[in-house]
Amino acid sequence: MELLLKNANIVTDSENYISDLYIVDGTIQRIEKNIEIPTTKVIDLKGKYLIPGGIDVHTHFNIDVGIAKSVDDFYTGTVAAACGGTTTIIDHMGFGPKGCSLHYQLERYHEFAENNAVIDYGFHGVIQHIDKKILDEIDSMIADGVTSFKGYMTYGYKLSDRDMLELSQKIATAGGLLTVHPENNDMIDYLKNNFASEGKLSPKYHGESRPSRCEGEAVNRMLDITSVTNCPLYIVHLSCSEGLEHIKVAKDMGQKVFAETCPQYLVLDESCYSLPEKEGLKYICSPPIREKRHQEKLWAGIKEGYIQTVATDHCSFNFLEQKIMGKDDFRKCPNGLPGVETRIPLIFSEGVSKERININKFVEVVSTNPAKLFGIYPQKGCIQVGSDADLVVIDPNIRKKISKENLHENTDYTPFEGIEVIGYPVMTISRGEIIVEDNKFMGKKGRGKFLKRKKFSL
Ligand code: DUC
Ligand code: ZN
Ligand code: ZN
Repeated sequence: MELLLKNANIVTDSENYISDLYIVDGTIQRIEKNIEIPTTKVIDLKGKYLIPGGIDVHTHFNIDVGIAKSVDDFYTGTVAAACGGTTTIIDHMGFGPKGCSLHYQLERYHEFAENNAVIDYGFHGVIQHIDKKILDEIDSMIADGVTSFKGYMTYGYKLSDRDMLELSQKIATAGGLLTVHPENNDMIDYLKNNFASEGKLSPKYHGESRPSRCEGEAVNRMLDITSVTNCPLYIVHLSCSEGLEHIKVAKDMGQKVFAETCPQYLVLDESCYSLPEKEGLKYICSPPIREKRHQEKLWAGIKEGYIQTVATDHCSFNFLEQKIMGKDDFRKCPNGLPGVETRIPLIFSEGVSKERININKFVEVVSTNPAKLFGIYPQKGCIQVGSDADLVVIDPNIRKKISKENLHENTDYTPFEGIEVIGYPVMTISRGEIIVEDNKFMGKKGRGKFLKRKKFSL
């Protein structure tokens, strides 16, 4: 299968140039001006950007959080991802039965994804408890292509500081990457119960029971723990300036720490929790949407290189049957937001079109850095001869309002409804195959392949 792209404005994390690009059997074979091969399918991309396909390293498809099951599986979730310009996802597996092995969950997730995913995918390991068996299993997980592991500091399967020490020591020697959901569980517990005893149960108390200090404290604690064990640390869904300040200090001192933020923390603010008609429930996620003051700090963190990735934490529940369970008590609302389809449009528009970051930084945080950090570079995350032809065409002149009506996510709402974006992906190519054109998915169910990722090497 061949495809010739003409006159593309090719953008990578470091370059911006006009060229033709020739794809054969799923890989990029030539990048040159004036390629003339008369028999192949030719597409003229004059006036459009051609970027490496988006890589979203934080999704939760098929997740069951106990009180609810998310509505996007590996088919609907990856179709939505593709329509939004993402060609690879790395999913955070949900929790399995208490005491289960790491491979137990991995097998379940292979079953969920195989024959369903339409783009390539990988998995992060999830650590529910620490004992010798689990620690010993980390080497075989890495051999099986799962090279990053997530530990939670809150929720049911939270790990203690001692657990994190043991885990990070093991991951450091095994060549993995530790990813952490940092929030101080005791603070949350105390504040939640206090609010509940005062009858303060509306969505805004979800945010108030998880203040930014509570995230900042946990980030700092993990920085100390991993500096003792010399383990590379990746902070997921950073939402606040307090956490960012701790990361800056550690990074400037040479610590191997990396941070991810998400569109919801860059474009939404806490006023969403006070919307009428229980609409505030639509925005319940953890960490919560913050005060506006955090937004520009996070953009600056991206620009200055302290935040390396923008992912989504896509964890989708319907408003009407699921989020609404929290109508009388925010604690009963399943945590999580959809967003896998809107990441590229929002970051392009709010970042590049509004001149907060340049287009190379955009490519770096939505594609190249995720590929490098999670062991799939240069197969993915770049435009180079020999790399997978995972490519996205962006028309920078399209203006449209984000609306549930135009999205493929399986939810009955989008938290970004009504936001006008400038620039939108108009074509998604996965391993040389055009799978989305003008917002229509044209690929085959199950065409996505599992990515055996390499060890951490930055
Ligand atoms: N928070 C998480 O930590 N995971 C999924 C969804 C959410 O809001
Ligand atoms: Zn999390
Ligand atoms: Zn998550």
